[in-house]
Amino acid sequence: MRGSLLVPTLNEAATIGHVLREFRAAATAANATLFRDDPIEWEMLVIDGASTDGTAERAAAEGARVIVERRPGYGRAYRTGFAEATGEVLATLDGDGTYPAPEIPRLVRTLFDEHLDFLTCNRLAFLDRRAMTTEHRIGNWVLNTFLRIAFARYLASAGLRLADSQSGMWVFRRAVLDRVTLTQDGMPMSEELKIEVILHGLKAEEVPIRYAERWGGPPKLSSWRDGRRNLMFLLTRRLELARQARGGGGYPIGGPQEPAGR
Ligand SMILES: Nc1nc2c(ncn2[C@@H]2O[C@H](COP(=O)(O)OP(=O)(O)OP(=O)(O)O)[C@@H](O)[C@H]2O)c(=O)[nH]1
Ligand SMILES: [Mg+2]
Repeated sequence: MRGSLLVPTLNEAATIGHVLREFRAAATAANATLFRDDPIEWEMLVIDGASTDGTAERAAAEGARVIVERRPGYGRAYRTGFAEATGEVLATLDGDGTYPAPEIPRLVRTLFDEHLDFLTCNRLAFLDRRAMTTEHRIGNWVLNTFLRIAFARYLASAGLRLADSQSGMWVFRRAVLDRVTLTQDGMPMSEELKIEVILHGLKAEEVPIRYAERWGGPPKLSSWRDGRRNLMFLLTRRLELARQARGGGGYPIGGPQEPAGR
């Protein structure tokens, strides 16, 4: 089986090597244990926004394939990366060392064993206060609360609580990408993907992870600017669904469908 690790980067030279090494070591170890019967051949894709600090060179030196995506945005980087990924199973995380890369093989095992389509990680489960600024925490709370209320009926039919709508660590089957429509170039792509998974009736779960303090390059996220954009996206998407329910336009969504490639 083939797997693709995708990491978007913008000036993460201080941490990208560590992230890729940790992932590779865990993936190699898991191929001798968790995946002994069907080892996963991983490719590592780093989608770099033309960093100026040597991120691309460091990633390439660790064996990653670097895709340069000059168009700005976290969502843009992922959408470009998804089109290039060749794995049947995909895993994502930031290049800043905040997410636990060594957990990925275990999460892939869970995805397969529980016959899931999509797995998203909850950073808030055992959050170390140093890992998120107060502004980030408030922003997350507002977005999570809004999403839980506005999308309550869709979450209920998916049987998902979704405590952390903004998490950037996901493990999922490639077939998910054939079902969902991603339109966002910025940070809202993270919540858009989860909402699309829910709206399309795909089988999803959220699992707790440990999330660490950013210890490398500068943050790219602005709590207020990105928070506002994320909230606007949720509101717009929800109004679109309401309009569709009344028989109006909006971009298409599927109802509950067959599982994605299980
Ligand atoms: N290619 C590309 N990558 C980006 C862009 N913006 C952010 N990234 C990367 O996407 C990942 C997520 O961005 P972060 O700045 O870590 O966002 P965050 O995790 O919400 O915020 P922090 O808590 O500050 O880490 C990181 O690996 C960034 O380097 C972009 O415009 N292009
Ligand atoms: Mg980050």
